[in-house]
Amino acid sequence: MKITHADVIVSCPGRNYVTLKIRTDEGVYGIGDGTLNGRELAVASYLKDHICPLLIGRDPQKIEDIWQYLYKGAYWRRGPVTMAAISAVDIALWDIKGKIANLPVYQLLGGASREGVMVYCHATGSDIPAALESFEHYRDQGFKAIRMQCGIPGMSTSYGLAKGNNKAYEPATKGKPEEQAWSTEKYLDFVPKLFEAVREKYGFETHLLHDVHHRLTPIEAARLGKSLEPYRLFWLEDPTPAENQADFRLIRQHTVTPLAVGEVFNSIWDCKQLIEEQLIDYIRATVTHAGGITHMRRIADFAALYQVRLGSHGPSDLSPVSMGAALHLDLWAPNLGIQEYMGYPEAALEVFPHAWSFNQGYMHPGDVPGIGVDIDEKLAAKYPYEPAYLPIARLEDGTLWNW
Ligand code: KDG
Ligand code: MG
Repeated sequence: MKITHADVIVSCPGRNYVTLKIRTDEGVYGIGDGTLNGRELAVASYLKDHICPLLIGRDPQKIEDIWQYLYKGAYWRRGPVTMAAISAVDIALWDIKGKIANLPVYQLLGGASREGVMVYCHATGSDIPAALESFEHYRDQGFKAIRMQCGIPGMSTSYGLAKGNNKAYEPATKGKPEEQAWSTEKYLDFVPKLFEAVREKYGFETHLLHDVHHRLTPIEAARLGKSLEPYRLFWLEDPTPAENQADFRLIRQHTVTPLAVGEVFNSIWDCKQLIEEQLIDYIRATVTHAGGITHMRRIADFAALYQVRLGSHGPSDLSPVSMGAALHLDLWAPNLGIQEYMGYPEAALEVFPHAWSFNQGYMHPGDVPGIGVDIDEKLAAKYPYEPAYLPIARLEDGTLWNW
């Protein structure tokens, strides 16, 4: 079997996605996701200009060899653009392998470790009453785990706030990045009140999560973790930027609130120290940014040695193809924690027909051979790429901060 075509499709059915379609001389094809929010065209070019020509004529069944060829062969290892491109190829090749074997990918990985994958959604509101309403909305849909974000008194906006009337949270803006003001002091004073309100009204039955989105220093994060302990969070996410992995030692010394990190990671090297020193509880790297199923499986096995569990990033800025691939990995991984499921714009669900499903707080990748997600190319063509960027954050004095 040989690869005959590798085509990149960039579309915007609600938001931008970079999809790779690999076709073979035997008619079997595979689909992969390489979306990198705000830098989509860089990945598309990396694929089109540097990877696709190298794939033609190769045996698509040699997933490991192709992975090593693209990783070591480029000489320039790692980095979000390179790894998103490798991920797209890897996911498409697992899709092909599953189709050849006539098995869903989770079966190729070793079979299901559970009936379904627990997922968490995003509740959001401009103030505490609105956030509580949003919590109820998702709890009534059956979610067992809910991420809580909320507007902060005295700040015009904050991370995780939906624009408009409790609509889906979508931070990217068309054209240039939006600028937002950030006050650590106001945030730190307010967040415990939000969780106190949720626990007081709804008790402890639902898992609660919160995303700090890299905005605190280690000592501030330690303080927040400590102040949230009475509300027993499932996790506190990205409390501080993780470039310096040793920073997490300080947070860990002060709080037993579980920590989740890694949505911006692109290889096992980004989380090696965090995992080895047990500085985190959940690793949030994804199949789309951290080298596909092949590399994520390596991260999962490594993490398992240290009782760190998978908690993959699953925002709507990764395509439904990514969700499918993640769910196969999750269903297999003995050390699954939870999967993020933010939902998708309606148009995206139509462009990407999928076998995965949601039921009462759990998801399943489906039993279709391969990944179980396709792309309707004709429909995708009706949604051309639109430049869009994530916001940036500045402190109230104008200093550029972590968004
Ligand atoms: O593209 C960036 C988003 O995916 C990110 O801001 C969402 O933090 C996020 C999350 O936890 O889903
Ligand atoms: Mg996050």
